[in-house]
Amino acid sequence: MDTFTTACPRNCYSTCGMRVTKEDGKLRLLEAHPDNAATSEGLCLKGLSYIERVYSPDRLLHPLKRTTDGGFERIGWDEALDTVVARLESVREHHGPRSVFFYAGSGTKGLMNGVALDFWRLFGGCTTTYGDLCWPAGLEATRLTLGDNKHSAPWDLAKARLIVLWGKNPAETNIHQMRFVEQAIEAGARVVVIDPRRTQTAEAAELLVQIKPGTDGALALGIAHLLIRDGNIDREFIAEHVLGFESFAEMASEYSPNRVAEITEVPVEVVQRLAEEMGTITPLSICAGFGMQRYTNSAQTMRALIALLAITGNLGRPGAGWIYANLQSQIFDPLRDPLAIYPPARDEGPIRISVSTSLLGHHLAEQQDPPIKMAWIERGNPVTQNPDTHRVLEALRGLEFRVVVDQFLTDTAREADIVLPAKTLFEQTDVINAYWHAYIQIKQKIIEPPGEVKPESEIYYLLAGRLGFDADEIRRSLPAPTDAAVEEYLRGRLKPFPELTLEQLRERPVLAPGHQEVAWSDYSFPTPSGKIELLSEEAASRWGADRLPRFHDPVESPGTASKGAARYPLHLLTPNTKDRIHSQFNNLPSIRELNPKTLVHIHPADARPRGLANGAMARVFNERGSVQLEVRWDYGLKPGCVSITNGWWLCEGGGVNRLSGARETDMGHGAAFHDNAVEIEAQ
Ligand SMILES: Nc1nc2c(c(=O)[nH]1)N[C@H]1C(S)=C(S)[C@@H](COP(=O)(O)OP(=O)(O)OC[C@H]3O[C@@H](n4cnc5c(=O)[nH]c(N)nc54)[C@H](O)[C@@H]3O)O[C@H]1N2
Ligand SMILES: Nc1nc2c(c(=O)[nH]1)N[C@H]1C(S)=C(S)[C@@H](COP(=O)(O)OP(=O)(O)OC[C@H]3O[C@@H](n4cnc5c(=O)[nH]c(N)nc54)[C@H](O)[C@@H]3O)O[C@H]1N2
Ligand SMILES: [Mo]
Repeated sequence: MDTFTTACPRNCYSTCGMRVTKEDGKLRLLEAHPDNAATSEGLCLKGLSYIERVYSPDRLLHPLKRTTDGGFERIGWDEALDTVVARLESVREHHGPRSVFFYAGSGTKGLMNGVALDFWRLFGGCTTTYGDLCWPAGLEATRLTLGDNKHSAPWDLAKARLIVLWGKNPAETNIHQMRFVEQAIEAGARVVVIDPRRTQTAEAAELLVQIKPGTDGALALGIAHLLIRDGNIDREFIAEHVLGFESFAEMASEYSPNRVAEITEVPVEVVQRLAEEMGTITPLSICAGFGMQRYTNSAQTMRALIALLAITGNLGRPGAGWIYANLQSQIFDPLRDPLAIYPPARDEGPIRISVSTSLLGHHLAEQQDPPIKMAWIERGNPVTQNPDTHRVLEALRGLEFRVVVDQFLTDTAREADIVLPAKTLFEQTDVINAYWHAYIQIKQKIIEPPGEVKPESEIYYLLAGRLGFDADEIRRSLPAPTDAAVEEYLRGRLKPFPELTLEQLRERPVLAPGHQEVAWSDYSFPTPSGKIELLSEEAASRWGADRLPRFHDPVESPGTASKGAARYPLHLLTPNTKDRIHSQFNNLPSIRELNPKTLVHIHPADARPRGLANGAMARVFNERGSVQLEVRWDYGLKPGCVSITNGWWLCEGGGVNRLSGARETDMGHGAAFHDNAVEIEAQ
């Protein structure tokens, strides 16, 4: 029996350190690694189901090719690689290398992912995406305001005396954060949750504010107005560290409690209570979720939220701060500099970066000079997860050829001509970072890939050989398919950081060099002015937005002047859920037992007039599409909203993104998934 240090590479706040036991060549036991102080408490159900996932009978263990009747048949690697190479050569010859589209989702973290673009550079180029489905509106809002994306260590939250969980549901999506919330409560802290849904997180709160979706910016400005009016602000902090306070205060003064109550549907007394608590209880931490920034107005919303901390001096001190994304462990890639990854329509050497992830279906079909002929998709399930499924499917089906690399036959894999089987986290060594804590962690190769599975880096190496690239160039660009070569590659990436070695990481998670335990404690804000910018010239010059975080209605919000409002009166929320990561894990029997089917949650006040009984089947629809689901009455949901968790595969009766519009957020090229109006009727 051997025990190994590893870590979970899913796209999740927690990014848990793990210890894995192997016996007789098989994975036996997974447990939390005691030396990751953020996640030592234990693993989630998904983590515990990894052994089931690795050995699942549904796992893809061999290459597959589409048959004429639309099914798949098993083929060998030679045939798979030869077929792909023939297509790559032919489209490159006729249309140029950029007629190949490379798409990578967020299926796994790791430095080895970088090998993909090295391959495409060798190929002569490709077309790929900009923007991101997940978090960029908030990243850009934070960067514009504070200069960088970082926050204090997760355990620092235990020192807060007021915690506002604003559009975040950590009891499901960041379960380890709840431990620090609970420690703070034990020490006397108050907790407020602002969410249209009564979530599991709300059970820990003294106050749940069920706001109208997409209107948080107005609430923040209303609170700011009262804080300033009542003098509950930190004048010294503002004078020293804040740019644009006077103009911000003037703008905020337009947001009287009555006006804010009208926009947000939050009662005046609650707006007042929030202002009173935020103005008098310190240290205050605002934990802002990613769900809330999936609107067409959400970067401005996030800027308004940060302003509350700036004017009350709640930054740079223990227990205080803006807890959004902590990129202190992102030392390898340029992610901390969103300018490096977010500007659209540009070239990076031979790579054309011209397809917005949020507008995938539309942009894929619209590319010219050259048009897209072939797609290579790995680590992602865009048919299920990207907005406007209909257009994504149409664009993919319009191509000449599609290759998908995945562990399972997902909705996207079902669209492929060739499906290649992907590794799991236990089958290739890699180094990963995180976005909540600051640990760098290793995920070790513990077992051989089962069946004929090959890690992506090996697939690329084999393709490169068959494409006839120069042997020296291959050697310089891509790691050879041996464990030693992979380690060599990783050592190369770790070289700039002498304090990080593979040997050390094999022992335990290591905090990123130079990380700050209490973020901003040096009060050094790398914005153009060196201050916290409530007034941002760059917001205007880069994004055409207001320099101040003024409130605008989201474009499709029911009950506003927007055009979606009249026909589709309900607001659709599509949040994440505890026992899945997006579209992963739901195919495992243990998870399925707890979540047997996809449901649409609706308040009885909306269900009754539509004749929708609890448990009945209903059709949820708008002009983009429809899904048929079972109704679940939910007294905890704000009336006027319906909620369906994202991630269910189309082939299982899910596919909530049939309803979402391909629309970007106001900044950062994010996806405005929740800016979405629907109607629902009995089936
Ligand atoms: N178990 C699990 N954990 C995960 C994930 C997962 O799929 N499953 N995914 C990971 C990833 S990639 C992400 S991005 C994060 C996301 O995790 P979170 O940041 O928690 O985001 P969501 O679940 O999308 O949304 C959080 C809450 O925002 C609320 N919300 C929606 N619109 C509004 C609004 O306008 N105002 C307010 N105040 N609230 C609103 C929703 O009702 C929801 O309860 O979780 C990560 N962790
Ligand atoms: N309506 C709506 N849609 C949403 C959201 C929402 O809130 N509402 N949330 C959005 C967010 S925040 C995110 S982050 C995205 C996530 O979108 P994706 O990143 O596309 O999501 P996943 O479902 O995690 O799919 C990842 C795929 O990668 C595969 N995979 C895992 N490990 C590996 C590997 O090592 N190699 C390869 N080749 N494949 C691997 C998995 O099997 C899975 O099929 O979804 C977005 N979609
Ligand atoms: Mo995400």
